[in-house]
Amino acid sequence: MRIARRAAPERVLLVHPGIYADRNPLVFPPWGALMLGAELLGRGHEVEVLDLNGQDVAAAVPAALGRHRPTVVGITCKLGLGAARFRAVVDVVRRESPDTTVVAGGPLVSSFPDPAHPLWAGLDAVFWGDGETALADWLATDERPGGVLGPAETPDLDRIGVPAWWGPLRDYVKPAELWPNMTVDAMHVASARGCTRRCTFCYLNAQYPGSRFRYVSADRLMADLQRLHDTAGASGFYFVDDCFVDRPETRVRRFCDLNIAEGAPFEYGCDVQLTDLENPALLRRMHGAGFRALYVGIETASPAVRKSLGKGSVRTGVPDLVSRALDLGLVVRASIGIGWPGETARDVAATLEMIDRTPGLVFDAYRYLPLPNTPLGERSEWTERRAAAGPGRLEHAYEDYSEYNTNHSDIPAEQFDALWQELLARERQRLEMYFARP
Ligand code: B12
Ligand code: SF4
Repeated sequence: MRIARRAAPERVLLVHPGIYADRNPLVFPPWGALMLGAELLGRGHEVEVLDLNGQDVAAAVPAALGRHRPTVVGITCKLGLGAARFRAVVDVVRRESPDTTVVAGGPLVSSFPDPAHPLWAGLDAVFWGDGETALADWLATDERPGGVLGPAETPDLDRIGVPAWWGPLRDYVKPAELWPNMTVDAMHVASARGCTRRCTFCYLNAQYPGSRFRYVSADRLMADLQRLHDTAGASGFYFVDDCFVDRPETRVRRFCDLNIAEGAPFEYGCDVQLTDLENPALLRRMHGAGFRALYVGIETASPAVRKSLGKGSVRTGVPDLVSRALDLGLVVRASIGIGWPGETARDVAATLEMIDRTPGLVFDAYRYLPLPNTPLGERSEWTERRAAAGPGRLEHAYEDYSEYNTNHSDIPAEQFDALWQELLARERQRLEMYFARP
């Protein structure tokens, strides 16, 4: 008979390095760390979570090491300033506590999965994909392999749901006036992984190469949100999930029905796709269930560019789709970008014109950001850049990523800059509208 080894419990410190050095930290709970924490607690380990957004890493990490004396430190990593702060955390832990096991995971791993990349220096293992069962299983093995492990997927998201175990969660609940079109205190929550689509520029191509949309079931989600309401005091929930509406609409309909049956106790915001706005019956049901704010990836008005991005096509024009949603009592905010490979000045003009014809549309403007290991990112930037830098290595990975949000179109620089300014001016004016109260 094979007897499973029961590993000694570890004292695990999960660190979210944060993406801001000096700004309001408590806007997005560190859900990745909280999900891992729920699984580890369930397996008998002690767990502490440290969210360093807005804090000085050099001071906060030694203090936390002194307080918790962890045997394992697990660090979340993602692009941008977050990558530099991640490296700073690794270096401080290694210096202050050289015998501690140090591991990392998060979306940055899928962007730079080469184990020899300097980003991973000093780590005992690096986890690609979902971390819950991957880390807990790794801690339970006698020989813990090093390098980059995965990509992994947590088989059943209902196992953890949306956990409420972390006391400081109540600090992430923000007053109603900070939320679009909501009348209650609310917080950001995470309830799914992946997406029903695979746009060519999207990080999901690398983060979850094998899978599509997975989610916490409607019944479990409803119960967990009720628990978050009871423990943290939130009556509104804005989902940070990349996708909320499943293709067969099984979960979204059940979730709406559960809310409607309970008298719509909460208010919600979530991401949807432009194609979802073509479904007024669904939008009506979502509004009845408490949905108030939708976020849509429009990206561009040009059908040719949309096609190259894999965004799918819509039969109804954006102005009609948006005004229909507004008429139903929903607000719509979108992401709109320029600088796409192959984009022409005429394409950008079409995007600006679409914005002008959609006065109710609020949007975030950005310039295309080519992500490593995505089909479009590789084609437009990284295959060449990696070849120049050596296998799998990208020398600028630690830096603020904003310098890569730039012009990858064929539009000459001066003309592009002028178009970018036009887009920014419209963005400013619309965002003011979004948070204005009636
Ligand atoms: C909320 C959010 C933000 C918030 C900030 C959140 C915060 N407090 O840091 C805001 C809106 C401010 C933001 C900003 C940016 N973001 Co952001 N953001 C997200 C979002 C939507 C949700 C994060 C989340 O909570 N996920 C839910 C949890 C459960 O998933 P998770 O964190 O990935 O954790 C799982 C695994 O990754 C892993 N894991 C995580 N940590 C660890 C640790 C260990 C030890 C282990 C083993 C495993 C592990 O296990 C977890 C559970 O399975 C994600 C997209 C997404 N859906 O994840 C993008 C995302 C993380 N952001 C991203 C980016 C690029 C940015 C920006 C750089 C954008 C930009 N160009 O400016 C900026 C950062 C600027 C900066 N200064 O650094 C990318 C990262 C891509 C990458 N390859 O690293 C993502 C994936 C989205 C995308 N479009 O590509 N972001
Ligand atoms: S719809 Fe959004 S989250 Fe889904 S694949 Fe496209 S860009 Fe990514």
